[in-house]
Amino acid sequence: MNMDQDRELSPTHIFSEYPSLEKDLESAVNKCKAWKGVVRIVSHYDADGLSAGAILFETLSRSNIPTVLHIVRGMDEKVIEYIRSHDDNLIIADLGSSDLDKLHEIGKEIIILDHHQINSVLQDNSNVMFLNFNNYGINGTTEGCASTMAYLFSIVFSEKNYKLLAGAVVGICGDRQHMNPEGINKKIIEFGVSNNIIKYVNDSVFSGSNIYDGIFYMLDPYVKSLTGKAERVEEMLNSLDIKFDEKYTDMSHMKKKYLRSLIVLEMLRSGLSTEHIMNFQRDIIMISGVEEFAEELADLVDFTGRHGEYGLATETLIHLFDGKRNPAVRLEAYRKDFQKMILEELNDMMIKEYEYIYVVENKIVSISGILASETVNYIVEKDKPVISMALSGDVFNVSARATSEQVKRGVNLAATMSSASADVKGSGGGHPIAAGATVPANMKDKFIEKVNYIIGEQISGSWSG
Ligand SMILES: [Mn+2]
Repeated sequence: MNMDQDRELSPTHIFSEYPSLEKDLESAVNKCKAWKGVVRIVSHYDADGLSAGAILFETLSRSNIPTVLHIVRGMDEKVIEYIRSHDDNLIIADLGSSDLDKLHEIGKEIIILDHHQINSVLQDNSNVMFLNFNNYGINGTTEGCASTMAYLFSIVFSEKNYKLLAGAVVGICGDRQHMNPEGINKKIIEFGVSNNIIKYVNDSVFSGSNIYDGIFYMLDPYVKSLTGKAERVEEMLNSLDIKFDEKYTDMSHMKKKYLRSLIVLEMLRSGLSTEHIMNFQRDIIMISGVEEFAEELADLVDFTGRHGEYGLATETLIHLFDGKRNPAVRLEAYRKDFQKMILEELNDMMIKEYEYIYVVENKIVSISGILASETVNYIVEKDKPVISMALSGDVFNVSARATSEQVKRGVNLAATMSSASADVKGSGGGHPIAAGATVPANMKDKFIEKVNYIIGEQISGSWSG
């Protein structure tokens, strides 16, 4: 074995271009190791947050540190109060970058591992140790997510944790950073491939336990003439002599190939772009051993999280660390219910067109983000961002989604949501391509007006923030 191979096998090699990140992670790990008593992890309920939480939970548990994992939907007043009222040491993952001032005020030692845009200021000499990729020349929207950071924390904690990489990859897929891995994500993925923790295969992902469901509930891509169209799906499968209950991954190579060709034809007929077609069949990350697609697992974890079944989501990830398959049956049932709900909402929802945005109103808060991204990618004709709003109590929960094309033209939804919501006494933030906000119910129209105005300014280049 030569020197290069030796280096390849050591996870610390991942940090070669990011020495200051490694140094700060070492400080964070040392702080954590010096803590006495229980460590409480507060993380976000999406696939990235859950994966980050599971990685951190596993890392600390392996070192016999008593650990509690607490999953939350956002850093609201209740969560701040939760943190304040527990006397434990705290790690916050996938959250916190908009609340540094509030967390500082609590006055206890906190480690934050995040990648969101930073919308608050960290005081000097703060008791908060703040690690956010955006502070290390790594783009938090495209090059590293919370699971990436949690994984880095785990291998600095102990190199023996290097196989937790499977969880990092699930989080990377969950936050849609997997398509053309760059920056620190790329380093991690290369490390995972060279150590056979993951591998790439050229294929398509169908979700669900059988191929009929896989096509009927297909949302990515959403094909107008096929998704949710029972007759058309039946016809297609019959023409290829494929049984409805066959599992896609168990089908013969030839059948898989013909089926994918028919779907591509349908996509062309529905007017989907070349980009969508290229995305349909491509190199996909598979987790070695369990032989499952990372994207598929991310989807399952995400659905489970949305149902508030955080224990099941975490269990799935911890099984994965042990090289075991997920408890599929229960997860699948959740997802099917969820997919049904999304299809129904997609069929029912009203789309309002404004000069620079589309607005959809839906009934179910937990699917706002999915509806907005389905709408912007597959439903609306013109090239404008989509804002999806769901009423919850006396506030609207807002999800905003753009395309990468729109972001290139100047759209920044993080800035838009943060600024427009602040103007109506709400709060918001996120990423340029995907962001969210909470807005008082009676401010809905004013908020939409603001968003429409800001996007217009961003596109024309005259918005100064
Ligand atoms: Mn995230």
